[in-house]
Amino acid sequence: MTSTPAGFGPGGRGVWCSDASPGTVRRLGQAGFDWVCLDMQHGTYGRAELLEVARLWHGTPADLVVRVPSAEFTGIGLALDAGAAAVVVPQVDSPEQARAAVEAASYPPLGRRSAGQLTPTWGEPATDLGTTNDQVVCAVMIESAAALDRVEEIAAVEGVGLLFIGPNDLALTLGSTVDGLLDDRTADSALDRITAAGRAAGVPVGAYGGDPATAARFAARGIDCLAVATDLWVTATGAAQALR
Ligand code: 3PY
Ligand code: MG
Repeated sequence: MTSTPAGFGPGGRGVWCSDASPGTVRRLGQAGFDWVCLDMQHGTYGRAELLEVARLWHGTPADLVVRVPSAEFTGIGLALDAGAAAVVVPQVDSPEQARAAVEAASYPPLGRRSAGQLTPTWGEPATDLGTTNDQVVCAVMIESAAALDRVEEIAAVEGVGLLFIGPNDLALTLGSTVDGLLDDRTADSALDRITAAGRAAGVPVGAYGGDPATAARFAARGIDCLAVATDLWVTATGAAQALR
């Protein structure tokens, strides 16, 4: 019996890629991860590198996810035009910003995304614009004290497909550490507040773990869609294993 990959959603296990190496990224997409995220905010991906990966992606089982550089309208559309299954929008601090991200990621009537697919230019079938909004995930990053303050309102914005926790920035703005967030078991802990907001709105919650041990700690806090490794972690771990 074959199981359906979880993709970028509940139960999805992904790898986060900062180093714009299309061959490596494609291998990771074939390795069994449910999703592969190209980081255009902090990684070395520019538009040319994104397009190179997207052209090679056809037939790769993992969902192609793009963390866009910012919440800016055009960048979100470009990633989706290239065929990304999901965008991860950084630093969304308010319901207004969440609504703007959804508008950029969705065709009318939900949003204002402009029709301009790139996949047919490299020989793939065109997608049906009428059903695309339901297939594309617009994930907003919860990674500041301001976002935490309004996370219930952000989760309730129509079209927000996933709340994705950026623990490093969240910890920075809360004056804590990633370990501090994970160890905080108080009734008003940041992680519990975010997961409760997601549950109340029917929106899944994910997080950047970065390595399997940290990701397992997020999973133990009920966070379900996880970056369990990075491309750099995979390379470093493989190198260490080979040298042993
Ligand atoms: C964070 O932890 O702040 C992130 O954005 C993950 O890359
Ligand atoms: Mg961040």
